Amino acid sequence: MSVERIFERLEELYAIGGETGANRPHPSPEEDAAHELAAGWLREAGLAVEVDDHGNLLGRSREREDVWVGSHLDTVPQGGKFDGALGVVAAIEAVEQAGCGSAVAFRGEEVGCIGSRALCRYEEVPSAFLELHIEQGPTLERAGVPLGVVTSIVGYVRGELVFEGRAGHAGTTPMRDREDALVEAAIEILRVRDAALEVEGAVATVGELDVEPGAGNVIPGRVRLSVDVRAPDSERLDDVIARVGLKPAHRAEPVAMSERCRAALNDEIASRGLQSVELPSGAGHDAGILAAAGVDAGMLFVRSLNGGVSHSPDELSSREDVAFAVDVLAGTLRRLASGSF
Ligand code: HGY
Ligand code: MN
Ligand code: MN
Repeated sequence: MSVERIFERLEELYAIGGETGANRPHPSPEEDAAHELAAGWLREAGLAVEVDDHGNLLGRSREREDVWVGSHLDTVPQGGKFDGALGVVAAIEAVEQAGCGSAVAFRGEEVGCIGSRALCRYEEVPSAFLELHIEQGPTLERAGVPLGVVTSIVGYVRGELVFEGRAGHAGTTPMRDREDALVEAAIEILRVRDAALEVEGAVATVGELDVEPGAGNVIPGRVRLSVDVRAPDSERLDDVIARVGLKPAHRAEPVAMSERCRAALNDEIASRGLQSVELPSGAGHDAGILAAAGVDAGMLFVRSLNGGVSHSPDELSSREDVAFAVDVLAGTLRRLASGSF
């Protein structure tokens, strides 16, 4: 395993979208270019490369190809260098180092896990799946440990709300006569925040706001806003959605990681004398989709630095922690493939 090669490859992927941060949305030529790059690395590793009907990229070794390791190559706008990309680049190293298994890059994780959902719906799924991912939160940094074994993945709901008002002249329309869609939307945004504050462990975010017609001297006639709600269990998810009045467009239930994968990860970490903690994931991941489809799925987190910031160019993990993580990933892959777990 070469941590230098891993960081060189992360830089190559990061450079694809140009601009600030990582910009490889799904679908886009930038996501395609990342898949092309990764396909070359899979061939270099001597793996049999294939692309399924949904654009997911797979590199199979000759032994226990049914045990998969991987993540995604698409990003949010102005994303970080590690989210998804680290899991794919590390998977290639781990499969090469372990001499078994398959490395996978799923499509469209950031827009609802498009590729892994399609795989589980239409294709032969793997017998087990491991995903290395940057934590995207402060827990490991605060605990002072390099690695985390994920216990469960939070449930989430995404949807949108539309407010219809009446466009009008900003100067001549008396305040009492206005139907200002953006004022109504602003009240709802505070209601979304308050609903999450009132439900223990829940979070909710309005990340997108479209104002029409969108001119400074026109009273907004129509506003569309996105809502992203997460909670540790389905009841609390339902509670926040009811308070907000959201009709879900996407929904993923909270899901547990497999005991088998957790045990294999924890044993591998202990065998190397490394420290780790077990923790839930507040972010959604492809591993959650595979787990929900009945695959033995496990996740290994590597410490996020900079206070755990993610979905930002400031996202960061250290070379030392990444090296630990890739060695643990390869060792756990071997354990699962050998049948000792
Ligand atoms: O939004 C998420 O939880 C993930 O980064 N797609
Ligand atoms: Mn991710
Ligand atoms: Mn992400």
